[in-house]
Amino acid sequence: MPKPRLLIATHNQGKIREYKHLLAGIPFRLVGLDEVGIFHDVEETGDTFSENAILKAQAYSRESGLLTLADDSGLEVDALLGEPGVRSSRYAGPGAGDPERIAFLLQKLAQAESPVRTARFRCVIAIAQPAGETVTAEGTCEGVIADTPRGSGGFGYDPIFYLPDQGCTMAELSSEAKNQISHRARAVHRARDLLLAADRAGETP
Ligand code: ITT
Repeated sequence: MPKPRLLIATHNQGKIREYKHLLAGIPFRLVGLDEVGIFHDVEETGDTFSENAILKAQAYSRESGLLTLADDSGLEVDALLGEPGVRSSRYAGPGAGDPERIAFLLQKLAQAESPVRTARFRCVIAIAQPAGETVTAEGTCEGVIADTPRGSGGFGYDPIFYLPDQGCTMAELSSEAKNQISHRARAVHRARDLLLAADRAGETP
């Protein structure tokens, strides 16, 4: 019997790479948005990671008719009162890439009143059934903002996210090592049971 499909609803190639590793062995065939002909973005109008993850999962699930996993994630920097948070991908304005966002954040942090450099990545996964319920799972990963970017692995803010326990930035870890400890890995760990329950419910086309 063919495996049911699970839509990994993101346009971020870094996230797609990680989900392919993190969900290896799951009883679903993972498909991307382009494979189901969805090329537009869902607007993220929520104030929390959870609201935005649910918004994305439900919209893409309705449109595709598939069981859908979406994540909203980002970096919370304590000295910036939790910024960039839900605005992590839009922080340095439209058209900016990862290096510009990193430079913008380091500049903001240099101007901050507090010298504290602690931060965390947060990831909320939402899993939506086309005509059913939506469930969420969350994971975080604590670290410190480095003075300068280091490493070429991962994506986004990884080059400035220093992990004291590992003695390197997230971008200096192998993808296997990042996938052991990341906020996304922790959220997936919790989401796995929810996906298996959705499979047992047999509601996927
Ligand atoms: P989709 O909405 O299509 O999934 P996106 O990149 O816009 O793609 P988000 O709105 O969730 O996704 O924004 C997440 C941003 O947070 C992302 O663009 C990175 O800048 C940052 N981010 C999230 N997870 C990260 C990680 O594992 N490592 C580094 N930066 C990360």
